[in-house]
Amino acid sequence: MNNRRNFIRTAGATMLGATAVSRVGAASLPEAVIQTSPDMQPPLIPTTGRPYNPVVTLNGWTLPWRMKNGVKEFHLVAEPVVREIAPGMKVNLWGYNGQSPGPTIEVVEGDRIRIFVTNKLPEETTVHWHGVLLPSGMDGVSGLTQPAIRPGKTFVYEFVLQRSGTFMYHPHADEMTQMAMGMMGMFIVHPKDPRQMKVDRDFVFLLNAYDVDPGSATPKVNTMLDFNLWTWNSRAFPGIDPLVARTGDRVRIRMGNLTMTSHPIHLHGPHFEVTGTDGGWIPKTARWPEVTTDVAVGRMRAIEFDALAGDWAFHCHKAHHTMNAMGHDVPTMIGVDQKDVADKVRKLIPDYMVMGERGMADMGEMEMPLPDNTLPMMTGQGPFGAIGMGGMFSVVKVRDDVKPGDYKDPGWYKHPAKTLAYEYTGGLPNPARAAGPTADKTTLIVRKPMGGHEGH
Ligand SMILES: [Cu+2]
Repeated sequence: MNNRRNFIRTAGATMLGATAVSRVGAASLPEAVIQTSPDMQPPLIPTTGRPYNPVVTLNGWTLPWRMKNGVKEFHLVAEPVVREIAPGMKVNLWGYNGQSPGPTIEVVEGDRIRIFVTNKLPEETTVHWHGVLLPSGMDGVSGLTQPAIRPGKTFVYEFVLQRSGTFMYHPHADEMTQMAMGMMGMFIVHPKDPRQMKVDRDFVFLLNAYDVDPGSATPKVNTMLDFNLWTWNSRAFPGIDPLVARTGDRVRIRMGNLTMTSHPIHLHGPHFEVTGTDGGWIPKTARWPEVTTDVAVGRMRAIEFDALAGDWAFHCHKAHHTMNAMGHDVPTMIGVDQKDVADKVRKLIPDYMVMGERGMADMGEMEMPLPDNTLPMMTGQGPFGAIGMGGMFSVVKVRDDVKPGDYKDPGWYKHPAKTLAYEYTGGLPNPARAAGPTADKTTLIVRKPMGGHEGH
């Protein structure tokens, strides 16, 4: 993760593009800060406006603002971007201010904000402030509450934040295309009193998904469910930052789901509570402990837990969502002896290799040549070998010696003596098994229809 100085340098280096936008728009437009690094940027500590405890965006950043006569002004630029999904794969997306997802917008309950939205896309767009209480005419639904923002035009949204919580922003104009292309961002409204809901670390990210054919670079926007890249903030593991904390820290993770399916998000190790939903915070007396929370479509969830030392897997529990670019039309070959057929195929295709005979775990470390610009199905090395997950997966890394405000990867956990699973090296006597049926050549491996299914 970059330090703050790097962050400012990055922002400065790209100011040329921002200046060009200001000239096209009006002289009064606030600067449109651009960020192109996929690394997590440090929390943006507010130097103007009301104080708050900032969030950190997984593989992302927070949009700076300027104060003008007591109004907090932001400038979003909707534009085509290139996002590195993980090392080895770059995808053409649409986003805001250099990235997809766009920058996190952080504001405070009671703030009056003015957001300038400049459209540099080839088609019209709008911005809908998902979950935010505001006047109907600021809600950003093209045709219903406003005319669409045509290419080259800038619109202004202005409203007062009435309730704190975790929200999102995304277009409501040709939204099927624009969300499939990555147009989205998080919108965090902090409580007016910074002591309310205070935590030591506050992470945010969006659940999103793309369908990019291996070897190509632009998502298929008509895909409804069969995506092949399941991502957090348009990044797939091992391209996703770890969530670093110090032992005992109170940690919050806020998630928003803008995919077309739900994601049961599961944390190993510490139990958590859901403390925030779409409409704001849950009172203490109404919370219950969980290890998995289902984040349904269009929803936001905030979870909180007390950090325990270790490397804790954190992932979507839909198994396909912890895989990277790969078709799903692969037959299950577990237990099928492919040797004969492999020998025959190799006469025609010398490099042919059998797949999946012992499960798919071999795919994690295989070195089969991949098409250009795609990711292995599972990838990433841990301290004990290949990690059998990709996609919507990261690691919550908790250490005793992490300093406040330090988010850099501490490396792998060193397990204290006698706390690591180990190999049993004693004898393995054959277990006594009860007699049971065994399959032979005449065994039918199908269940016969038994009737009684009328009316299904
Ligand atoms: Cu999922």
